[in-house]
Amino acid sequence: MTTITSPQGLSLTFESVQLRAVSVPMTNPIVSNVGQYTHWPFILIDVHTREGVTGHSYLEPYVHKSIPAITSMIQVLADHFKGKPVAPLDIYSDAMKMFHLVGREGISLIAMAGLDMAVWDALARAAKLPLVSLLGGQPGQIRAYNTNGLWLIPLDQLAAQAKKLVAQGGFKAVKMRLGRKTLAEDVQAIRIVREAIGDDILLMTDFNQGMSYGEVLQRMHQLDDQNLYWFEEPITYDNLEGCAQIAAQIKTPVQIGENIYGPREFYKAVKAVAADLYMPDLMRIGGVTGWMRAAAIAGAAGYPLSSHLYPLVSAHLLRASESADWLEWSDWAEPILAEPFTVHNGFATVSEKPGNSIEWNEAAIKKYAI
Ligand code: SMN
Ligand code: MG
Repeated sequence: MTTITSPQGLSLTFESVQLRAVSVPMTNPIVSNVGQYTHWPFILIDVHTREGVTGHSYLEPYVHKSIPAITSMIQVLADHFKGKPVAPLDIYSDAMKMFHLVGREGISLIAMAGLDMAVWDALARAAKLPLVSLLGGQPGQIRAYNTNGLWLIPLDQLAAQAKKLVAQGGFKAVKMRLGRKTLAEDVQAIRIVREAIGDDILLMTDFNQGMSYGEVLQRMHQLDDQNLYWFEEPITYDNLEGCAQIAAQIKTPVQIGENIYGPREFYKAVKAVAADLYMPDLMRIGGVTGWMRAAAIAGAAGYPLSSHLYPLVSAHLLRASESADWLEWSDWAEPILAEPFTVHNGFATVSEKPGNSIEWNEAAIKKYAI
């Protein structure tokens, strides 16, 4: 009789979490309808296991003042899981049960997502596999667009910035923000960017929920023939019916997803036919576990799936998603990472190294600590 032994080190026990926060200056400060930022906050998460394997992840919590609330929720979860097996699917279900009464969305799911990503990283490192391989896919390329700029900045700065964004990685696609005060300003902004990048580069656009339903619907009708690749978040993220009505009327594809909390809300959006394209954000969709569940829904329903922020980990997940579309690439975390995650000829490459590709630059973390 053959005895089957389990692979060495795959069985891990949750021990503790280490939480740090940094605030990193941005090359192109964010000027948007959801806020202005000169510095970008990160919560850095290290999950320690009893077996000595450590998993890394980070969250981008937008609002510096939300950091204590999120970290204390992560600590609550970490205390609960101390001594329990590192089994992300069970951790997810258990955490969701814990949150039934306090509420599953918002800070609960954000905290859960941060822990989930670190836990999956620990498992991948223990298995000596890149995360994408642990999920059943393979390392390799994923097409990326540059999101690093083109905020609602003065019109005379757009052309130079657009050219820089394309050159940053031979990008074939970039994203600009819309929703300026007047239609004329949006039209001018699009014309300036288009002239700077030429006709062969795809141009994604993002309204960042900044206008009222009536205003944005009119604006989108007026911009519908501008050869834009998608209109992102035209209205408040949870107005699914409104979004569905817009998507039905407007020819340019409507893209939503960065504010959708967890696979259940994702399912509701798909069921409501709220958009043509989806782009979950790892922090809100519920980490790797939440992503894979949402990706199954998008794949089954036939919707292209792009990512929002978290380029390193999202690249692993897109390579494991049936309907993978575009990686949203930003370099905002680059200063605190050991190696830059670069793009060449418009493609990012998922590394073959074990884990989710996050390695810290400890000196930089000290420098930017808050
Ligand atoms: C965005 C990202 C980060 C901060 C503000 C807005 C944007 C995007 O919605 O999709 O990149
Ligand atoms: Mg967006």
